[in-house]
Amino acid sequence: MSETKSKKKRKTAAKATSGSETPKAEIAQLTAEISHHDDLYYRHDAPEISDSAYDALRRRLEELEKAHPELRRPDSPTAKVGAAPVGAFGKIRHDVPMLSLGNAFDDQDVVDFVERVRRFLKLGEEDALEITSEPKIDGLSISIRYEHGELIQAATRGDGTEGENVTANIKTVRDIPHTLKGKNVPEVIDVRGEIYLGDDDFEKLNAAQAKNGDKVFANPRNAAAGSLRQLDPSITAKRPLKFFAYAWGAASKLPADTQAGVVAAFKHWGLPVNPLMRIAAKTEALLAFYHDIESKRASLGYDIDGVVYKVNRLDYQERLGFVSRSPRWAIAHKFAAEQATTVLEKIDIQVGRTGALTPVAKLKPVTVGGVVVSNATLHNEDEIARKDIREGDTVVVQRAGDVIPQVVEVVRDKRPAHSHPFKFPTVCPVCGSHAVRESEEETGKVDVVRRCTGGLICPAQVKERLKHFVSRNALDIEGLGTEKIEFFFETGRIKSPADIFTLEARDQASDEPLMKVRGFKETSVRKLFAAIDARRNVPLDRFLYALGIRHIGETTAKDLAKAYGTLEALRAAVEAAIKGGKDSEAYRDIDNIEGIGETVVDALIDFFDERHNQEQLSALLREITVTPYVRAQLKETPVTGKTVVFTGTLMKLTRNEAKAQAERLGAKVSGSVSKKTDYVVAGAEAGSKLDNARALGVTVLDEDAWLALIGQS
Ligand code: 9MJ
Repeated sequence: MSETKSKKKRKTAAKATSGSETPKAEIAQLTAEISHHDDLYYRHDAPEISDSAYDALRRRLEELEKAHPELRRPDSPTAKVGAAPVGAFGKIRHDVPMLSLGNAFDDQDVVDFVERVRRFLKLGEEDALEITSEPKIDGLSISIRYEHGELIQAATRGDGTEGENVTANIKTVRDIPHTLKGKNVPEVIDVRGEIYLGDDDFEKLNAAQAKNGDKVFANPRNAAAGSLRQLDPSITAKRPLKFFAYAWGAASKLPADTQAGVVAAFKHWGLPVNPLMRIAAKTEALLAFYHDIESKRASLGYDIDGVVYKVNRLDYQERLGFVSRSPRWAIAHKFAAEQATTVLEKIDIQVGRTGALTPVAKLKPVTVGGVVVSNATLHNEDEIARKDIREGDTVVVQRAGDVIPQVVEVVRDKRPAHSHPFKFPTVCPVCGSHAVRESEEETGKVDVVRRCTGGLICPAQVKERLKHFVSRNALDIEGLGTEKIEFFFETGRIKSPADIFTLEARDQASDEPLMKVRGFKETSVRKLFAAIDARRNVPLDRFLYALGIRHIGETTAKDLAKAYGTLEALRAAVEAAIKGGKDSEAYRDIDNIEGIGETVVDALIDFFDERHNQEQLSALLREITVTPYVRAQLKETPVTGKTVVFTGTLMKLTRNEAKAQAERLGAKVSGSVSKKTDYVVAGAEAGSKLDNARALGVTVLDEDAWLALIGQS
């Protein structure tokens, strides 16, 4: 039967390729072909056909679309301006995600990090643990792919999963070799590191920019970013960007079995590496390195914002794995924040997408660590009361790395006479609804955040939800940023997520089309519509995150997407939980998913049980398709897709390590035993879970049998 099916498929494909059967089939075929060539050209720098052959395909498609406007497809490449894909740079997916580092802010955090690693690996006091230390460069992370030693592509970090193709620009960086030298260069390796601009070069660049009346950059990092994101590589070539290699992603083979060994190989291959990297076995030595680098910070010649520590042995790194978006085997020890004093002119209350009222300090602009600061967060109502922060006060402002500046304290001596304590509003400043502090049902604990109760009638919440919906880690609609959403919302053009996708059709029928609105040009409008169309297929995890359901951030959205695969399956599960109530099996099934707790289940129920949300979701799903979650291409293992529960004390692995390892091998780890459990791995003194497993007839393995099953014995 499968043969008949595949024959049929081939026949259909052959028909479409002939191109002349029907205009509809030809349009579909041309669309696919042009997209394929766009992809080769923009993402892979590897066109297969000549420019004139490409132009001929586009012309034919335009002709057909003109003759049959009703057949024009939403994903038509002719909607994209010129031949450029949506976004100036093509996108590149990282085979291995580019993760961020967890932070340590003081010596104790570093002590805790080392202890955590030791505990996780079950190391005894006598077992050595080598850790590397290196300066943390304050630049831009990039990933450069070398195949057979040749530089073939380079991408920015982007959201960690997908970055921008900056190959042409990276090729102009003198520090970065186009060909790696030496014998042990692997067939494929993604070399990762930081692009930066030296302090002197930054000063020179800014002086030249100022002289030409061009934009002056706030700091070397911004200047490096601006230089790398030039559409014209000849401009990038004139900026003296530099590079340090310090990590890697996908690799066919590694040249060493330690962090320091791989970095030494990078150096042999001709890649620049930081000469200050050291290896130490004691926490005191890590801290000594940190304080030494801190004292040399100003004279290094490039900006750094801390020190990075990494477990040296790669087998240990592998065992430690990742937690959320950061490796467990590394940490960034940040330098202390920089501070400055200025006047707090006003306290503004902003209303966020979940209704949270956030106080923001409007400051007399002041430079803190090289960056001009005019806003700072005041966190919440209690914080303002605790520090007795008042309008008109002189305050100390602090900026640490890329976090939002904060008001640390008030300079009391400078307080003006007749100032009043700040009165936090109890109604929403935007919609006038009551603003309340919720309290937890069970504990009675009052939330620090005051929230507007207006929900979807509060314009601020609706607008903020829209901004979140299109933001980078959500739908990532290029050209539809905060300002555009403000404009479309204020002018009534976009009031709900679905409106984004009907914008073009409504605009065409409108008396005041965007092209006639001041500030919009024909090309930018067309580009925007193309960018919107490009997001009519959205992966489930992004979509769930984009919905802005409370307590569902990126990690939770991924966990849910992984567990259910499709939106339909997730909705069915939530609807069953709504029907069954808190004590139902349906409710517990969601609650049992690793990473998901009652707070999330309740938030899902609240969201899907609300009529407004159901209506908005239906309208949205008429416009877009949510694509099933695609698991990273894991190799099939004996436990792929199996549900495993660990219980009791394990001897060879810690519980966390066992869980992380099982997940790496494609298993789902659950906290409780049910009929759906495939294996219960029982260590010493296993209790009720083991009893449950026996009662339900679930396979029970001891630790050794489990290790044998996964091939680790
Ligand atoms: C910086 N920014 O200098 C890492 N980094 O390693 C160094 N960043 C890193 N290492 C793994 N030196 C992820 C990030």
